[in-house]
Amino acid sequence: MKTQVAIIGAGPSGLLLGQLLHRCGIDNVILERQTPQYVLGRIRAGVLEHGLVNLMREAGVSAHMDEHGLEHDGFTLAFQGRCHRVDMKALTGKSVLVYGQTEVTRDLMAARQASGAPVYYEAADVQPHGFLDGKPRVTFTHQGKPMTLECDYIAGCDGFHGVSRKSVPQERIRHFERVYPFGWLGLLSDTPPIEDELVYVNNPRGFALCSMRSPTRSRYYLQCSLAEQVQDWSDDRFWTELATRLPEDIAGKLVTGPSIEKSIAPLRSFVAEPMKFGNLFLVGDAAHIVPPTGAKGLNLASSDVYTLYHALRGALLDGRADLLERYSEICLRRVWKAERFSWWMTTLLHTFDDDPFGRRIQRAEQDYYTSTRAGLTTIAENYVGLPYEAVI
Ligand code: RFL
Ligand code: PHB
Repeated sequence: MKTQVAIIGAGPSGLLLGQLLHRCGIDNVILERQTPQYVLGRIRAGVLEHGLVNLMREAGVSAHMDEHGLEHDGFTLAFQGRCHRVDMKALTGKSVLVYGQTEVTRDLMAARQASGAPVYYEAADVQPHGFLDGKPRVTFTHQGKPMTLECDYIAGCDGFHGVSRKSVPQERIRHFERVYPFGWLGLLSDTPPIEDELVYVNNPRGFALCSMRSPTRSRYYLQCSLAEQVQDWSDDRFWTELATRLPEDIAGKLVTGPSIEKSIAPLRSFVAEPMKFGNLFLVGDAAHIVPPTGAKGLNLASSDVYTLYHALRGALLDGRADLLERYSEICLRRVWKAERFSWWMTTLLHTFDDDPFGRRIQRAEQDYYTSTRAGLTTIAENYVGLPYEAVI
């Protein structure tokens, strides 16, 4: 089997890249380890920057998103008993779209199916080869049959635990990492959201986040210890703890109900450098992870896709293979800014077993950033998303 671009992973990165390439006539094959149902069952991000919204439109998959996405002009930060609205629209002229990663993935899967372009789900033993010596190919097993996919380029869109990054010789890659001493316990429920906009809360008992998927579906998170087990959190215990952490006037509006999903995610910052190894490109979570506090994970995956898509177009349609040489440098500049913001939002809003000095510094940061226009603008412009950089 032969294609121009072999894409490993059918998460949002792989599907979006595949769709964009397909639309401009670049042949590609997607290999995914899981079933489509498994991929759709993962409840993850919920906030889309305008860059991702635009890319969904460019990929021709925005009809459902344009109809059902909720445009948010601001969000609330609550700490020390007070609420501060970050008016993104007034401060930056931009807003974000609340639309779940599950829906983004479903829309992209439907488009892939309609296009007839190949995706191999339940592909086992996927392994990239030859990307450092100009003979890229991917081997895998499908329905018990060993297969080889010859290609010009390999896009490693296979997430943090994928095979692509692990296939790079150790001496060629450098990792930067920070692991946080807590996780997020998430709950999804068919209850109306507590507020029209997202509310991020710092409380001495820990961080809490009130988010949503639609006017009738809410998503809530609680900072929890890494030793916690989901089965120890009954719905009642979750709702009681959430209400305790929220400012009183907001807590009074909480509508509770049975959970549809509950899970714990560890928090991590991680970057692999570089993101290009010969003919192999790492994209999205395969190359970097952010703690979810800044809502940047999915959005960073999207900006990588944008850069790689334009560079591959240049290389395969216009004979500009030189553009691919800039992929890593362009992506990493934006990645590190999102890493910085996600780390900073995490330190601003979580409760650490800190020394009293650290706690006072956190309070001063909370006061400073919410009491000056400059501080609020800094938060807003990072939250709505820094600009994408084109490859020229
Ligand atoms: P994904 O979504 O992990 O998709 C990778 C795909 O590759 C497949 N795969 C393989 N396929 C073939 N062979 C192999 N050897 C393979 N190994 C893996 C996987 O099955 C999967 O389908 O990466 P992608 O596409 O780069 O997308 C990135 C986003 O999913 C990610 O950044 C965000 O979801 C991160 N994230 C969150 N981001 C936010 O902005 N807000 C959030 O609230 C938020 N919550 C989360 C999250 C990530 C989580 N993870 C990774 C555990 C909550 C969780 C639990
Ligand atoms: C979500 O709705 O899942 C969500 C929203 C904002 C975040 C993280 C997660 O910062």
